[in-house]
Amino acid sequence: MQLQLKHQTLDLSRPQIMGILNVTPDSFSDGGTYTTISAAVDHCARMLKEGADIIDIGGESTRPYAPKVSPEEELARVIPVVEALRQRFAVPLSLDTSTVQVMTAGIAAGADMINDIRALSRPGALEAAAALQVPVCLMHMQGTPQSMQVKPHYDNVVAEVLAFLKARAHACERAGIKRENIILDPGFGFGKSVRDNYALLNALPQFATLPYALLIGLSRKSMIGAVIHENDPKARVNASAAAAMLCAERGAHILRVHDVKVTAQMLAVLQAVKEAACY
Ligand code: PT1
Repeated sequence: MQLQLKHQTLDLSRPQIMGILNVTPDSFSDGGTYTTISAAVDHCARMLKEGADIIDIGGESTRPYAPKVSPEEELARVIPVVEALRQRFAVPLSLDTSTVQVMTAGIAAGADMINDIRALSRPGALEAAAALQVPVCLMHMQGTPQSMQVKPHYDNVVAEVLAFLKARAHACERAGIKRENIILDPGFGFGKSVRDNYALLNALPQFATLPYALLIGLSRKSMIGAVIHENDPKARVNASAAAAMLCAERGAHILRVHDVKVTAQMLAVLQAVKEAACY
């Protein structure tokens, strides 16, 4: 399996590491300043050195209860960073956005793909993504970031998430997005109980057998904190790596992570095991 980016292809025969680059300053006025941009460039350089294959740039915080961001604010945060990274690095850049203006301006500024936690559900997003002809990641969420953790409920979480993602993938194909360029994501932590999240993790092989690439993001999330009794996200690094390893082993193609180095090390172990299976 491989992704067709504008200027390169991304081989998915081994799990790829997507490094997280948040550009979500506390104040709007901080977007596009020298401090924001140089911090983003430094962070990107570090993740590349540690083994990142893709950089995911996000200007909207989507963790539970995060406040909403206006399109203007999101544009001011994201576009200068995309431009600065594109000037300096050849690595594929992903836009973590649901906003049509950010998709269009971000791809024009040199980004390579779209990662939408709202699965291209905003008016015009599906059509815009299809016209841009870039890979898209479609994620499942129940509710909105503001409400999703209030009372998540499913009769059968695995069946419902699978059905949603298949339907969105088919809608994308009908809109003209090539199957090779569709990535699915069960959306760990997005309107799911701890039990729901682990049921999805366990069932990943069912997602991995669909004819689409599979991305997972669970780095430092509450589902990790809940089982190791750790409230500080920064203290969830080791357990996050272990969970990402299980996802890679269950067929995930792209791992979206904060901690690139430990993820690369653990993938090296997985690769050694896979090679041993060929002897
Ligand atoms: C994700 C993801 C994302 N996660 C994709 N994009 C976030 N494709 C942002 C918590 O429970 O999984 N896939 N973009 C971050 N969102 C969250 C959600 C962060 C839940 C934290 C939690 O702690």
